[in-house]
Amino acid sequence: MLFEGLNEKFQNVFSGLKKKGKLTEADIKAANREIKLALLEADVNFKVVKEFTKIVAERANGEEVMKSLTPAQQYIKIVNEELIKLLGGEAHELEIKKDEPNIFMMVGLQGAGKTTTAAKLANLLRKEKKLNPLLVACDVQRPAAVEQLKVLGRELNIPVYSFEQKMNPRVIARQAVAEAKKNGNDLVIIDTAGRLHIDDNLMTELEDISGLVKPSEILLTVDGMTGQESVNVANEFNDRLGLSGVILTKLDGDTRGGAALSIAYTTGQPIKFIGTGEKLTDIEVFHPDRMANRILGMSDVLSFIDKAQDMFDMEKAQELEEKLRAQEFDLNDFRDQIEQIQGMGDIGGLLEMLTGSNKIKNFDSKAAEKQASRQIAIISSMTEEERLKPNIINSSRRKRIAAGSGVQVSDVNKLLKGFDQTKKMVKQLTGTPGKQRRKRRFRLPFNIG
Ligand SMILES: Nc1nc2c(ncn2[C@@H]2O[C@H](COP(=O)(O)OP(=O)(O)O)[C@@H](O)[C@H]2O)c(=O)[nH]1
Ligand SMILES: [Mg+2]
Repeated sequence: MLFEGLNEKFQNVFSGLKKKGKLTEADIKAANREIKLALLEADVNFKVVKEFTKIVAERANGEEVMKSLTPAQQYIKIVNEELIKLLGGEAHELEIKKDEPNIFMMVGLQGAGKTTTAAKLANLLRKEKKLNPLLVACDVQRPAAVEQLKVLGRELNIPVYSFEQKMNPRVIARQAVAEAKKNGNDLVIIDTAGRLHIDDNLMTELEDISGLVKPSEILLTVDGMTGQESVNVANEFNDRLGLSGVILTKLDGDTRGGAALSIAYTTGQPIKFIGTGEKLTDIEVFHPDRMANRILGMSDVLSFIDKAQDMFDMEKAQELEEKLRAQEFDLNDFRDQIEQIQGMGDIGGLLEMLTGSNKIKNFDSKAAEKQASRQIAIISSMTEEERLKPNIINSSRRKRIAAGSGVQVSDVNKLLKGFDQTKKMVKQLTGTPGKQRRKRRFRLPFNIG
């Protein structure tokens, strides 16, 4: 799980302080020490740890904490604020120009996620900024790399500029930009080669490409699973190329947090995006405040809402809302709702964002998804009349539906009960028009945990 170790340790420190009420200087010193150890253990760069804990200690020793009526809360607030600063403060937007090609260059070590992220970014900016992207295959080191980008381009229906035979990547880059101007592509994303280690030949190649096409963004892709060894690499790239930002990938695995917490501070370059999975939609704008919340184990409601809004079909949502108001919510709508939430993918991951990870340790997302599939099967075994008028589903109908969907009658009963509850709840929420409306986005149609 993301930042599991850090998360747990911060929670321990905080709950220890909360139990104490008044805090002495020694309490704060002990808390600072524990945080320092937690960060070092997460493989955060030593200088970053030193600086961070120094600032927290200074602020925590001031009157702000000691004289506060809620010293523990005050301490947590300081840690949170400093963590946000460490992660870069605010979200940093990409610089997008109008009426001329925006040229981005992806750089980084081999395997960091450049090629995948180039495709993700092209897809995202096409959707969000209405840009017309061209992907450029400048990794001619490995023949498979060109093919990889072409496959991604086909999947997304985004053109890829590439050559079958081995060409000088400088030439490819320059021709690609000319091609983009000709074809009206206002976004050119250049995928470049990477090595396992910093390599002078490669750096020269990247410098040359950059000099030729003058990219407005040079984005360093960093494997988020790495620790402080990422710092030297990032500094080297920054010194040679002058980065405009960092993209941290693979923040969907068991990342300890080393790279994430070190890199913005040590390079002075903002983290602009994070990669959160292998799918081409698994990319998010990086929000330092939200990330800090997740690291500290506070709930990340905003990311959850963003994701939900993104995945939730707004037209359907509106249609649903109309029906709810007219009190016409039926089992077809209920099934739609389950399917939409299922379509959002990793339900456990969403709940993790929503609740702050500690509390849902026991949540079994596979089981929840299985249950959702079962519920859909049950509803699908009903006749249309039954779906529209659930009241007519008597016990013999229940038996038939159970047999048809391969479940027990008790499962059918449970589903109908869940449907009734949902209906009741939305009735309450929509009962006073206009007042509570905004609060009801959707709810999970099954029990958690
Ligand atoms: N889980 C996960 N895998 C990723 C992510 N980004 C990239 N990958 C995977 O990391 C591997 C290397 O990615 P690739 O784009 O080929 O890296 P490159 O060598 O820098 O171009 C591939 O298997 C990708 O699917 C991410 O955000 N999450
Ligand atoms: Mg690649």
